[in-house]
Amino acid sequence: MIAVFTDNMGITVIIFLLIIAHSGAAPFSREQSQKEIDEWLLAEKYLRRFYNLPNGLRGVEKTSDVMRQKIREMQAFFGLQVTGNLDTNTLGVMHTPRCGVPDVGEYNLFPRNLKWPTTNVTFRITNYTPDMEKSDVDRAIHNALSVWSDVTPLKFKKVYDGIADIMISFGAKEHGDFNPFDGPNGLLAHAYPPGVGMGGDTHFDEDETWSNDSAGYNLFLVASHEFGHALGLSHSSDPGALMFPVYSYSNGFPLSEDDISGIQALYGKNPNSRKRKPKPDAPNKCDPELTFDAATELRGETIFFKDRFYWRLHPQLPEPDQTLIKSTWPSIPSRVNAAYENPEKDLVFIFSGIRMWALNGYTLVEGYPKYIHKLGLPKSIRKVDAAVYIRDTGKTLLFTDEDYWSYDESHSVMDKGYPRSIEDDFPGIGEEVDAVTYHDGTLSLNLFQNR
Ligand SMILES: [Ca+2]
Ligand SMILES: [Ca+2]
Ligand SMILES: [Ca+2]
Ligand SMILES: [Zn+2]
Ligand SMILES: [Zn+2]
Repeated sequence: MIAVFTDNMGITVIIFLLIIAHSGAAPFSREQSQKEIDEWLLAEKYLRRFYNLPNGLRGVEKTSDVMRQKIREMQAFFGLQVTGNLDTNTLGVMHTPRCGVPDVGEYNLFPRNLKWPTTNVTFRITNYTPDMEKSDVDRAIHNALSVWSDVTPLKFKKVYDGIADIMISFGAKEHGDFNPFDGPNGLLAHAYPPGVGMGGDTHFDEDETWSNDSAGYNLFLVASHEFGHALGLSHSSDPGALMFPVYSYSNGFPLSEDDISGIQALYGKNPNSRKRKPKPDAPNKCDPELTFDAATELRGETIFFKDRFYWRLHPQLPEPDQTLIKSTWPSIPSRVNAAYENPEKDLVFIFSGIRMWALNGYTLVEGYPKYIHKLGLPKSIRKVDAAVYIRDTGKTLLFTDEDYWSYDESHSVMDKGYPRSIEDDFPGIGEEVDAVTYHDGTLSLNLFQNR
């Protein structure tokens, strides 16, 4: 047992095997235990990087209370079920590409709530990624800074040489700040909070493929997030916030109310009237132009999702009943992309970004959210636009961009031969779909409205 207290990696591995054997895990094969060891090593690295797990844990300590406490902390931050175990959802999050800045504020070497002392902040782009046109990089950076100057009195001035407050650069692996990147995926970028020298500086991992659309990683979105740090914000645990640490592609104005109240707490509001609204106010249900984000049946009622709200339409209710999504399901983001009911299972599935939730009645089912990729969608799909269950066939159709997929509910597999083109199979639609409902053998598709 002396081996427990040695740092020798080979011996540490042996200790892990003993622990797994003693913890009553199912009879293990060599590969399974290697997989578990890899998972714990990944988790240790992740928690050390983002949750201030102390360095130098040795042997048996690695599966100890310290580690489990940090797993719980991380699960709570991401709105996962808090188990202290490395379950599938937890490992899923740990594998998701993200920002390199820690989630635990105290872990910063810098005091919290740092801000720039004036509203005039300079920036300089010191090098360019070969992934994009130079002008597209300039535009992405400019637009990402505008996201924040639109809602604050901040003004950004570009400089072309010398030292700027926010020095912007692309670099791979070790790139000059002893805070190395990690090759493709994983860490995407990081930024330092306001201050002299390195303060405010923003670095992008050149091992990523940067883009101005949904391919690879969208530079505008990642830069917008990083500039939040460069202006003094830390990570938000609100999955709808731009300052949520995990990357997810979206279009439109990226700030949520959480981001706006955070930045305005530091710098105040934009005195000019050109104010951007994060999410519109309660939609006017009489508006003939009104479209929905998602629609589903729920035990005989029809539920429509629009922005931060959902409406219940019940045959017995004269007026649709309007409620904030957050007030019924605090853990579901304020923007639902798709929803469908499987009445045989008495479950409603709700999609937002790359995650999905299950409801039994109005109650969230444990073990969710899950990643939409668990359904068999490729990782390149970042959201489901619409979903509908076809009772006659037992299939769920999932609409993503210009394609749709067929999910076999009874076998829990994606059908072969998909995706198929929406245009081909639903002639006349030809565009992205917003919400789908199914009534008496008729599918009704709403056109996607660009916001
Ligand atoms: Ca600086
Ligand atoms: Ca990376
Ligand atoms: Ca690159
Ligand atoms: Zn971040
Ligand atoms: Zn760096």
